[in-house]
Amino acid sequence: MEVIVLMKRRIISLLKNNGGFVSGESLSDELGITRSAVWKHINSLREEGYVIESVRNKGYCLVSEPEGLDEERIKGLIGSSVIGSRLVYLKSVDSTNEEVKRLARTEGEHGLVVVSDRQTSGRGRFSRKWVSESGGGLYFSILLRPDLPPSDIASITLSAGYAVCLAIRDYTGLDALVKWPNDIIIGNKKVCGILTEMAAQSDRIDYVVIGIGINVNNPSFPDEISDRAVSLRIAGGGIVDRSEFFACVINTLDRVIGDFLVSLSMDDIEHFKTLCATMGRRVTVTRGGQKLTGVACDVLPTGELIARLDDGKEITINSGEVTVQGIY
Ligand code: BTX
Repeated sequence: MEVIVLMKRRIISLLKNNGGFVSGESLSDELGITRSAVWKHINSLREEGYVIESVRNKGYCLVSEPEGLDEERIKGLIGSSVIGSRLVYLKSVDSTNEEVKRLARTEGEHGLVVVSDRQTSGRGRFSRKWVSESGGGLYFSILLRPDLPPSDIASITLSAGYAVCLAIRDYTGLDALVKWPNDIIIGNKKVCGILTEMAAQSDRIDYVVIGIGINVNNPSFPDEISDRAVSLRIAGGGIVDRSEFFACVINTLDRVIGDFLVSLSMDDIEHFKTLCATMGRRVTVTRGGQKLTGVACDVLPTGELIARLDDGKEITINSGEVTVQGIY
């Protein structure tokens, strides 16, 4: 067996045999390699889907082994009529949004969902990176082919976020809120991000891809996002059965979005506002090179955010970057 593979297997067996934290020092002594080599192997194991917690002065602890989603169980639990009518499960993929777009160019049908345990090139908005390499999360994309003009689905990201927020609250009891327009937060940190992309003619949508990343069992995050990212597990939801939770999310998305793509119902929008962390906060938006600051005071059924500026004037915000005071 290749030396690297052998080292990694030995690390796993040492962590398993110990059952708790093992210091980097004792792993390096045991294996006859440097502590930085141990750290590299640990990171590589994480990329394979092992969830390994690391705590300063305590060392490493094996939380879980790569556990793929249980496709058959999920299919049995999905009771939806549109979203998830076909499910494609991949252990690893560059990006589920990219995979759905590839399928959309050929046979991909309305309601198709692609889900993966990890992504090697997960993306956020504006080509930002979405950390999704190390397992523990859920990464999936939905293909929709609504027979509508692009303007009619302006609120789709909001509706999807609302549905995921409801599913998190129902399944875990955690106090998840939506940060307008595309994040779900728990206690001011991001637990889920949504990236919606569209291919359209001027008056007709060809297809829409809604990509959703949820941090589920991740024990920790890389330094660059550790101040702003949280998982259901870290937030106090315990280790979540990802297959069951995923089916719950899909069923909720189907109920909230399903065939009803145009906008949220009035009841839903009123409920949404109570779950929207942005409401009542000071927000700043850049418009024509100028920064405008006001208080978020309403969300329209079509998805736009209304902010009251300091001079009393109200502005409608429909997309782009909004900074919300007090949330990362
Ligand atoms: P966003 O541009 O609003 O957020 C991206 C920012 O969020 C990053 O710049 C970083 O600061 C932070 N971030 C990165 N990874 C994480 C994470 N795992 N948890 C919390 N914060 C993070 C949000 O974009 C939209 C993300 C959509 C991701 C899904 S996953 C399935 C689908 N496939 C794909 O490539 N993207 C979508």
